[in-house]
Amino acid sequence: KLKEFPDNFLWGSSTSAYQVEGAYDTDGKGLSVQDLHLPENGNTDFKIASDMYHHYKEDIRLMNELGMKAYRFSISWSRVIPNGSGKINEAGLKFYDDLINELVKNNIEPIVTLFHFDLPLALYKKGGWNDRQTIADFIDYSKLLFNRFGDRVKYWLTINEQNVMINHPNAVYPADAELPSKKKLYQQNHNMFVASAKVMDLCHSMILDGKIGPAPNITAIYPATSAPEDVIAADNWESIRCWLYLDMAVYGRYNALVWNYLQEKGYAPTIYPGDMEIISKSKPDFLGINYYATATVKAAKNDGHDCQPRNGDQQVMLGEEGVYRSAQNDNLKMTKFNWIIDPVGMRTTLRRIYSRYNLPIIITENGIGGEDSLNEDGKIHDKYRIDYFKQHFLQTRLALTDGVDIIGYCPWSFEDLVSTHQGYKKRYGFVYVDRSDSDIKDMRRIKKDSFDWYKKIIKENGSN
Ligand code: BGP
Repeated sequence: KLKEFPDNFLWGSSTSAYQVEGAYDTDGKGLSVQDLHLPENGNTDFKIASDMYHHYKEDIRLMNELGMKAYRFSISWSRVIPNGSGKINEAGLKFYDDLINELVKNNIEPIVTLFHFDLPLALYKKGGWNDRQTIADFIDYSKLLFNRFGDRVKYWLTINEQNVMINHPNAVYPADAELPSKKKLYQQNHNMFVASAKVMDLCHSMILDGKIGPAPNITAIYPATSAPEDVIAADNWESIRCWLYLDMAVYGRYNALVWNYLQEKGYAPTIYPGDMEIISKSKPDFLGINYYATATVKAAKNDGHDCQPRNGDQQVMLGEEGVYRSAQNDNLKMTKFNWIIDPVGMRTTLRRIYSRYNLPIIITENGIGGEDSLNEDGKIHDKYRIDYFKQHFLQTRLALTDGVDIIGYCPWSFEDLVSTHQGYKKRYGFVYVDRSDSDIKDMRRIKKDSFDWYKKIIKENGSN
């Protein structure tokens, strides 16, 4: 028998600051690395994005209408501290004060990500996460937020998709930047582990009833066949892509196999005195998990071709020479943007996470991007999105039934926003925003069919 979603389940939705807010230089905001993505492909515009900065009241009215119990969003570091360290921008803090007050007024639980891909440009220029000073700056920034919002914000997320930042660095670097070596990336990774551990401790000491956790992108990795070598390849990639991050957050130690791999490859970071003590003593209260799609791999051949890009599938990260090679999975369909659709993989992923870590889980992202457009009848018929969520909600319920402790689900995204690479061409929202890549139009908000469907699901607490 299927288990019901718990009564206080946090049905929500997600966004991130640079993808929705716009107002990129308004009221004293400093630049972030994402603002430099402006001209990428000539179509991605983070300057105005969905202009939530000026529409937040209207947006929260819609959240209320949707019946949302929680809203997961991020704070723009360079809006509140324009240079990443030093001078504070009161106008930026006030914007988030107003936003949070409006949420609380509407009985919507704020779930706040401290850092979602948008490092202040000034810090990037000083070396970004390769500079140990960035750890201290991140702590000062977090202290400011805990102090100011800790009375109203009880759920915090440390760093969004740290594993994507390391495995797909082009998502977080200015378009024309030279990407760092793997060795440098793994040093950044280590520095972010230290920063996350410190910030979890800080949250616990400053907000007594506060809860904090990481938000990596986690997915089960399938072996392409039952050949034992393929199984090892899948195990390798799952450890490097997923368990490295959660083992650090929960157990406070490097996954032994991954540490061995880092050393073998010459990627192992320098660990500074005291780092591991800090990491081992902090603990998350829950795990935020972003899930989009599974990946499938086969044994590496170490023939110089393990890293070759595969056609189509955008979500499979490239192979790693001598470790694994990405493979096609003919059992699964793909979205129009070539992302694998695998609802059962979500159940598998949730089960694997829970059996390893035994901590409550909030699904902090999951969703489908498509080319939605306004129909002649003035509506947006996104049936494919309803089908997608129907299946993913069911698999989540099956995971609950299996015994996984899931406490919230925040689909990506509340409203259309600027996708990291495809701009406004690829839309994720329950709410349509009337603009295109090149044409700002009037930014009108229009409920999609999926909005009405999700509203009903929330009202009935997940039964469909
Ligand atoms: C996640 C990010 C989000 C969001 C989402 C969809 O990796 O945390 O910021 O963008 O993926 O990805 P995309 O915009 O590339 O389609």
